[in-house]
Amino acid sequence: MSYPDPRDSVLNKPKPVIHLPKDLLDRITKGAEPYPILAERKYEYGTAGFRMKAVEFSNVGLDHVIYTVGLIAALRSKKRNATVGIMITASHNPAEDNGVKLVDPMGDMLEQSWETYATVLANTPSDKLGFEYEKLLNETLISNISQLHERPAKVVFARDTRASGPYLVTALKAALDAVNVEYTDHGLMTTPQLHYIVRCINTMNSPYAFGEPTEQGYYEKMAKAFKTVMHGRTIQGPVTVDCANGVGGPKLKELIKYLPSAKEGGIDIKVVNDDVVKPEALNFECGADYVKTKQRAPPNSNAQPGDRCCSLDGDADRVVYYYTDEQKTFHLLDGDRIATLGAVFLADMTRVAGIDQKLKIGIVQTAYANGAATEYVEKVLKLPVTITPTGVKHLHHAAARYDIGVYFEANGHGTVLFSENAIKLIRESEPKSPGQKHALDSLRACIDLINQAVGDAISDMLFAEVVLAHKSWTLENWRNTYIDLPNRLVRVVVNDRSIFKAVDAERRLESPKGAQDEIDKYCQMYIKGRAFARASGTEDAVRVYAEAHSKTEAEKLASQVAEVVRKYGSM
Ligand code: 16G
Ligand code: MG
Repeated sequence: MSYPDPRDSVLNKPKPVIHLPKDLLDRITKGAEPYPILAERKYEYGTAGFRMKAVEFSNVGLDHVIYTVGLIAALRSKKRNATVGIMITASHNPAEDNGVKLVDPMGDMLEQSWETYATVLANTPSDKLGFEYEKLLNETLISNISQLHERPAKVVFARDTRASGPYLVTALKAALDAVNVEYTDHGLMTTPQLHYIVRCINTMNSPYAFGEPTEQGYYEKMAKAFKTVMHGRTIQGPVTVDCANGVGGPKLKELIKYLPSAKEGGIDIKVVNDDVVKPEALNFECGADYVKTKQRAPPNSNAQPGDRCCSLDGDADRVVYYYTDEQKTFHLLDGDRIATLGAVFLADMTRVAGIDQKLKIGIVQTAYANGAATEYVEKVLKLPVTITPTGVKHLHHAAARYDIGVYFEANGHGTVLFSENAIKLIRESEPKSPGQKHALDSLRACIDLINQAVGDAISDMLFAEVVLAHKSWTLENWRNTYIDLPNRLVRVVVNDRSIFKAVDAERRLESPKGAQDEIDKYCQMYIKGRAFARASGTEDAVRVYAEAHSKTEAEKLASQVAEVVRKYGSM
């Protein structure tokens, strides 16, 4: 046994080197044997964790990657002296893909510096894993070696409905067993449910306790908050929820059991696309990504003109609303709209409650936010806007700098964060009138209704529903708050996307030199012309976004900018 004595780690002594017992190193290596690395592949922990094809399960190396994620989770749990989470999902990707991501103790995304460790371990062959694990342990735990001895690492994990899930769980368990992690397998869950559980576990017995760390606790918390905010309001007609044939279907149906029906002053939810028996149905011609990118309703949703509809993605962390009007024109209400809807409501409520002067409310968007949405927030709502690069973690961090930070990507990922200051003020303010009492009760309930750990399609949907009920708005009223600028998104395949380096929250290209000048020149040719190009973080392509005063102009601008990208990409 060669664990160093924790007392050796005091300052002024040479850095201790931790040597793990040989039997532990052997267990790591042996446990990985059934999950060999594929030499020709390179794996990278990206914005959405690791994600790839998993169709024949073991022959793409995802099992190896998942095994190494189990090891990283053990180190992360030791480092933070807390429970961490692992979610096996590939979100909106096709059914044959799968992936994995880590959840940090507060239910947020893995800290960025650890993405590199995860990438290193994922690319390490099985016979070197013990060695590399020990190296990482030294690198990450060196200043708090005592944590090695304090308590076992603790991990909770879950998966979505993909057919490859159960096999990948065996690889994960093999790693967790090899390094003596205490774990709980939560079976099937939505991504936000797992984030919720992680945060509940780690805040238990604190003033910021998040809730009961169970699936039932999640439903009860949300249903109770929903009933409080709904008090005396009526939701107009049913909402049709397309669950992308993913895990959101069974989970939403479970939640419905806890919610009051429309007759009881609650909500009538029609669940569609909830087939989790046919694996190939997942995300196929349905779900939030389909609706957002194709700008049309799922063909089999049977929605009638005027019906209020929304779509979740495969792991239920994204939602978009839409309806078709009497002329059969499709109208999308995306993440930008949910952000403005939520912000209007929260700003109104804080005003009525008489606490608006003490709270800084703001909205966080990415460059993809429609220019009309940004203008509406700044000029009509008079709220500040922060723009960040694409990817939930960037928006989440920026939103945490406000007292009430509403963040959404246009694609439907998002939530609202309340600062400790805001929570305290909302909880402790004494109402001076029935109106103030109602506003404070509603705000208190919103803190519980909204899943602050991470964007949660089901919670966001309920939040949007109660705000619509409070305002007595139809989707058409909601859409009329401002008119989106016509826009166009183009995907350009280039030889090497890494030469496209964006700055200023991805709104400008710093390299290749000269490309931005050309983009600027084209933008100036159109009324309200705005465009940008950024390298995708998830696939080998550059994405171009353009908007302008008319549809034809937006499309023209998009193709001109795409041409600039092609030109520089082939130089
Ligand atoms: C990932 C991100 C999503 C982002 C998308 C952009 C998370 C959980 N997911 O799916 O927020 O919108 O990547 O993809 O952060 P792109 O870089 O290929 O455009
Ligand atoms: Mg998702």
